[in-house]
Amino acid sequence: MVKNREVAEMFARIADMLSIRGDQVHRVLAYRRAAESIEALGRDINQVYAEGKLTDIPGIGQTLAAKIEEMLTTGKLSFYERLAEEVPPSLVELLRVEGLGPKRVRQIYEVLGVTTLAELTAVAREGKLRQLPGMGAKSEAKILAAIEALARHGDDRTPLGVAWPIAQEILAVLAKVPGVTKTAVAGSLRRMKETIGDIDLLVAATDPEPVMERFCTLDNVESVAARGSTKSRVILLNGLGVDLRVLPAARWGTLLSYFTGSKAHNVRLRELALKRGLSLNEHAFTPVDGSPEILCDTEEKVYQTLGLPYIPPTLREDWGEIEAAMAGNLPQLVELTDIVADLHMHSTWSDGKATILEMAQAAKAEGLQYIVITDHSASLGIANGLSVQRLREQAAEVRAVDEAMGSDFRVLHGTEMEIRADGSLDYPDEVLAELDFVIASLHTGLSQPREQVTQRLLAAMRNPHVDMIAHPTGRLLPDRAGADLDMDLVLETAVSTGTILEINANPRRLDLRDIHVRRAVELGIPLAINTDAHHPDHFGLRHYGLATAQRGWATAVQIVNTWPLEKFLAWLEKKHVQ
Ligand code: DGT
Ligand code: CA
Ligand code: CA
Ligand code: ZN
Repeated sequence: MVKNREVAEMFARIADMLSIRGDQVHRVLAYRRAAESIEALGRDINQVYAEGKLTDIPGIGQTLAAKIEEMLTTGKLSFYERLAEEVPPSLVELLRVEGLGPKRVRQIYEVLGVTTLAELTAVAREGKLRQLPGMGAKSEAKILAAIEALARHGDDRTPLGVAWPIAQEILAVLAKVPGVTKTAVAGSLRRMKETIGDIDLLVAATDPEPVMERFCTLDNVESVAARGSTKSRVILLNGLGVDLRVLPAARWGTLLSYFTGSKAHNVRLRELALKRGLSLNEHAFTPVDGSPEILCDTEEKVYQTLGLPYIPPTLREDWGEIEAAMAGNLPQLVELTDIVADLHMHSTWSDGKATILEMAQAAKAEGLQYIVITDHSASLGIANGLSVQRLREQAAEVRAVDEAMGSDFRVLHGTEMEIRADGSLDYPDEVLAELDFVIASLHTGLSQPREQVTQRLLAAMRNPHVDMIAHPTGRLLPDRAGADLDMDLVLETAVSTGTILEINANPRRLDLRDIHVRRAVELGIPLAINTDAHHPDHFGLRHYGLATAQRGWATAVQIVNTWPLEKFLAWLEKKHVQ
């Protein structure tokens, strides 16, 4: 049976091979987008095929559907085999070398006959690379260094939560350089993708030179991959690449928009511009009739020039946002200020680092109005899970803290209860009935077969005492994949049981992930953005969960922890009597 991942990898490889062959960017992007959407697909592609619904997958039209069909039914793809005769598939690995683009890879192949990374290393060491047109001893040395860096760091994408603070620190340093008027994060980091390939930064300054100098000499820079007057790229000690562009403030809007991407979104913007007789690039709009260029100092102006309302960065993936903007249907995205509660956190009663009182005070200081204390249950021994007796003792402390916090803040008592590996729950129903709020979670047995692990989760959702499922898949970014859940069934069951699904804001989790949030939003499933805080500092992670919610087009009405306490309690009461 051909798996989703294999189909996705095939399309991603074809995209790279087409780019090396020099095909149109549109064609390359179509394959790349298809690969992404199949990777994000929450169900078995064989099943989607069996239902005749391949073309319902975003980015899959008739042509790609036919190719998927061929792969699923024959295990092969003749298009790929023909392409492989022209472009050796092993060339794709050369694209992972920093500084090697598709054109250069093609040249290296055509002129030197190199098809693998090992051969590339050999020709570079022999000094043959420098003889190619446009190359020299310096660029040859850089490529050798990049191959070594690749061997050291791999090409793994970096989790959002790792890259974000680094980017903020760099921007804080650059903001202090004289003449700097604006700084911004761009690229996938501004779109808040769950993992990022490299950091993109933008600075507006009257004089770019001192900014570049400061950037290239930052303490955490390992090497300078490229240095120019307006663009530079450095590699940090942790292997992460950082691109910086410096520009005059008058052109800020077009460059920020270009550099934020995604590529697919940019391509759509350029098409819209052309329809209006304008050519759009990173510097400006240029009327094709030869009239003077139109500068945009803000992104709002870029969208306005295209006849569109402003599209927030978290939506810019060409996942339908252009169409929605044209139709005036962009979602009113949930904002940080909408969040008034956190329904999932731990205290020293289990594996948290602060007392219930300290957590409550920190939450209040963050501007929240109510919280639920949800320590682990008995069977999660490593996290010092609570026995029924300790849970009941804890109830008294929660009530006392609630009293102490005054009338404008509420502390509720809940649990993060284990769904055991055999599918049973850690506490009996009569104990659950005593709690204000019940979370059920999978922490163990995540590698069970799809059917089994899915059924465990569904059984928990069907228990009327269970109000929310925390971090549904249990994945940990970047490399622990989490349970192989049948997401269709999980979402369907959330609809029928009214169970809240969590968007866990911890950047190692971001679970539900964006694509599944999007489907949950379409199905009207109640959602919550929680930090799962184990320390008062963790309340500061809410913005990652918020961004994931936004990437799934979530509005505040559907996020239960934007509701005032009375509405939330009334909703819970109604759920419990059903
Ligand atoms: P990443 O770094 O892989 O997580 O993804 P991005 O989106 O940050 O991509 P990156 O760093 O290669 O480029 C930053 C932005 O610059 C990207 O989102 C859109 C724009 N850009 C880069 N290359 C191209 C291109 O060839 N065509 C277009 N239209 N835009 C591009
Ligand atoms: Ca990037
Ligand atoms: Ca970049
Ligand atoms: Zn937790």
